[in-house]
Amino acid sequence: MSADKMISNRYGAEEIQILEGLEAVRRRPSMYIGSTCTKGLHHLVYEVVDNSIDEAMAGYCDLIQVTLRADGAVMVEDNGRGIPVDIHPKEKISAVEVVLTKLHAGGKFGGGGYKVSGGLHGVGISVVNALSEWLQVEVRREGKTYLQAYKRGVPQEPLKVIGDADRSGTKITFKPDQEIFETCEFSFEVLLHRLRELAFLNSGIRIEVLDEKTEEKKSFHYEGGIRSFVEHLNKNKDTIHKDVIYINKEINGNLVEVALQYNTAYVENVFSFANNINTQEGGTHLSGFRSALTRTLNDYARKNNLLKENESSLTGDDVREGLTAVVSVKLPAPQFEGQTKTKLGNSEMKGLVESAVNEGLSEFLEENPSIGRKIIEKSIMASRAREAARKARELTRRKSALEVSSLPGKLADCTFKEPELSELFLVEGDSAGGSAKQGRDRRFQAILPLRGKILNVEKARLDRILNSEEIKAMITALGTGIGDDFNFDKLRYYKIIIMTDADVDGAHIRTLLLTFFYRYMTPLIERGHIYIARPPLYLVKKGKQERYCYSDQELESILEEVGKKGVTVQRYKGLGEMNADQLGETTMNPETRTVLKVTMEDAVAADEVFSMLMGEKVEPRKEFIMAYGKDVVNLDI
Ligand code: 0RA
Repeated sequence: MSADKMISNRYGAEEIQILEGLEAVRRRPSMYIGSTCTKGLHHLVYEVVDNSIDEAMAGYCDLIQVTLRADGAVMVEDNGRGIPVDIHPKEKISAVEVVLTKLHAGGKFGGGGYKVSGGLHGVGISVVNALSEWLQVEVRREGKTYLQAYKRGVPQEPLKVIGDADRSGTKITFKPDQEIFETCEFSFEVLLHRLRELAFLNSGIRIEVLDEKTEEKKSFHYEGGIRSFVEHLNKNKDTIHKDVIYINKEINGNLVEVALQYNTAYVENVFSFANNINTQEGGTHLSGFRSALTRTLNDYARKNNLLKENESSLTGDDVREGLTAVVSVKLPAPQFEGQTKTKLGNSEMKGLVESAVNEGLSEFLEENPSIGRKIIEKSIMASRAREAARKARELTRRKSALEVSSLPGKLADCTFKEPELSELFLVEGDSAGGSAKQGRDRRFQAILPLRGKILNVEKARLDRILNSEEIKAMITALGTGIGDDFNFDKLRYYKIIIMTDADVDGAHIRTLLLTFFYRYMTPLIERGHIYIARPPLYLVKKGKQERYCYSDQELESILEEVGKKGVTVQRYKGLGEMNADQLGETTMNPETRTVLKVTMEDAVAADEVFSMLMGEKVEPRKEFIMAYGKDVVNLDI
């Protein structure tokens, strides 16, 4: 039956409105799910799972099963109360149908609790329904099993009873619409990551995931909750105390949970969540945590004479060096603000987290003085290193003010001064740097050759990093400063393009550079200014014809196209094997090149990859490199 026919037969004004609502979702899907690329596609699954998580947070559900089916559909089943089935008095259709067809309907029933739906994802399952070629909902409730099917959001018939039920729950199966999504291929890895995170954030629930195509299966269940999350984040690091410090308080219906553990590295890894949403832009809960940590550790250090009267207090940066922490709050009416709506705005949350952490942490330190001493000693070391780095920086600043030009000598700058028009190529090695200088368009392309290995910032403290000539040259060329002093407005090039050889060393240098940007110039990655050049891997020649290939697949298909007779294939191992014109044409000229933009989809995942690739422990790195071979650098870091 067509949608039009259904309207005239069965539907009144209210239902026409519903269909118009879903039509709006289909017309502008990105408004509701952010995008129609793979990110938006995965969003559909999270949206459905979030509803089951809400049911779990309300205390009625402890099992969620997610199945990627071989036919491309996804099934999400939970053992909650089941979506209500009674006929809605005003709408004259079942509550199930209201939830699945009305925008933002979910919250209208039930009420109370800490809902994810209504937060960031919170567009409601109706959006998933509208963007699915078909969707089927099965509800078990009060001894009966109910079923309803939809096509592109349009119900095919009213909800009907199909049998009895000896348990309760909801099962939603849907097939994303190929008319809407650029790709309908789910990534098991990506789903696993978020589903594991949800299992950490909601201790006690079990989330089972199955990929029917590969028969891969995972089950996530953490009685330890965010304590296990912190252990997981620290698993490739050497910790300075064995047990994770854990604080858990409920205040007027707000839940505050904090888990933390220090490691021997120098970076800070603090992740914050509000109602299970990763608040990448932070917010009140994170500020509350930070100020409590600084205050409590300073008080403790003074009281126990670990910090003498004449010594200055520890700063926030000092006490967060080597800290891994998860701050998770759950509140009835979360307010999300900021550019990406991932900043918690509820002002009361700052004080709540602050007092919970002040109290919980000082209690812990009193009871565990040896751990307390270790943490303070580490913070004091951090403070001294920071002071040394500050002095070193001041020296370089004063020196550069005296010089005629403060830009590094190795930089071949471009003529244009407008950052929006300018590009900086970071090139591996002096010889490739030379070719790049000749092959560029000097009006808008600047070249900075980097010699040898870049310092591994994951293993070195700021003062050593600032002593590295390569890093210093790069910081000066970019103009922004680093860390807390980073100033985006001073950025001299809007495109920073990493150009390395297509071999293991090149991949290593690229990872080192990305790690540096991720740790010290995060906004450059967040705002999409870092790119990776794609030099060709092969040159295929046949007679006078020449074709460049940028991947093994491309080589294969080109060889098929031209036939193998009389063909020579040249493999480029390094940038140096191309002359300046070739390099310019294939890799630098915006008209003919391809560059890959580095994005930060998920900071938690990025941290995991970087600390594994670059951190202290060697074993996991070996495993990873063996498992992934030359694809070590995932561009969606
Ligand atoms: C509205 C009200 C109630 C539960 C739900 C919706 C619900 C929705 C979904 C979606 C997936 N799984 C779900 N489980 C429950 C409360 C029902 C009651 O009061 O019994």
